[in-house]
Amino acid sequence: MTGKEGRVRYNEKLEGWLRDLDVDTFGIADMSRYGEEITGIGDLTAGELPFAVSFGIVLSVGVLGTLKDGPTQLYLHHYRQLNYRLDMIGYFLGRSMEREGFRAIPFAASQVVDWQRQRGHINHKKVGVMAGLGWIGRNNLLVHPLFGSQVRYNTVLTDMPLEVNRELGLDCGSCTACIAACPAGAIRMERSEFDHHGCYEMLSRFRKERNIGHHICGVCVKVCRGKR
Ligand code: B12
Repeated sequence: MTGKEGRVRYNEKLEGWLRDLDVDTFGIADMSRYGEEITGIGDLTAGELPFAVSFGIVLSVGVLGTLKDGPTQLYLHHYRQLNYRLDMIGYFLGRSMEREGFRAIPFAASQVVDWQRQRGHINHKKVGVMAGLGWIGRNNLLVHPLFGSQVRYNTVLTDMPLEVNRELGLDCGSCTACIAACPAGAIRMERSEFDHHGCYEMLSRFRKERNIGHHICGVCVKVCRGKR
């Protein structure tokens, strides 16, 4: 199946698979516009694997509700379980594509492969924006119009021909909920002024002092609720 008709048919197949896998949101990005190397495995997006499926599952409102000024053991567990589930969804989606005779690479929800530059294989937030799922907010996270920042994401690259989505072209408007909430005071009105190092220092403290073992916080996620 080639051409637009074929792409639309594969989009329908994809929708069915993702519905069965119970994702909350997904979109398709044209990776010829990604403009970066896929860390650790070179540039496969120039022609070999030109499509990315970005998909997300939402965090539990109940678990987020238990966060006050930083991460808890319950949030840590939830974070790890959702990462595991996103990795499994990526695996099953990739397998469905391979069964149809296509190539697919599922990535990890939260694996750092370049520690110096703090990078994963692929930037899920950037792919999500390109796939029309939301915008990068003042809190430096991908903000979904319905779920805010309360979504975790993963990406599968493929050569299965698909119709791609467009960027939403929205932003946070006048919402500043995350600025007041951030325990590190790292968030500013101007997104470009986000204090990466201030945020990272606070995450490092939480990691040690609260026996969390991971660089997580969750407070700017909790307050960025979208329409939930
Ligand atoms: C490494 C990593 C981190 C690192 C560094 C992130 C970073 N690069 O800034 C640390 C540990 C700080 C981190 C923190 C958090 N993360 Co994180 N993280 C990742 C991971 C695994 C890779 C990110 C990546 O490769 N980025 C690529 C770079 C180039 O993109 P960038 O971040 O836009 O680039 C900027 C930084 O590199 C920055 N920079 C430059 N120098 C330095 C130095 C330091 C020390 C830092 C920190 C940044 C920095 O400058 C670049 C340009 O602005 C992704 C998963 C993935 N594969 O995408 C999750 C991911 C981005 N994280 C996520 C989340 C939720 C968090 C936390 C809220 C933790 C938590 N769960 O409680 C905090 C959020 C802090 C914040 N408000 O930004 C989610 C975001 C979901 C969403 N809705 O947007 C992701 C997508 C995981 C997922 N599967 O959903 N994370």
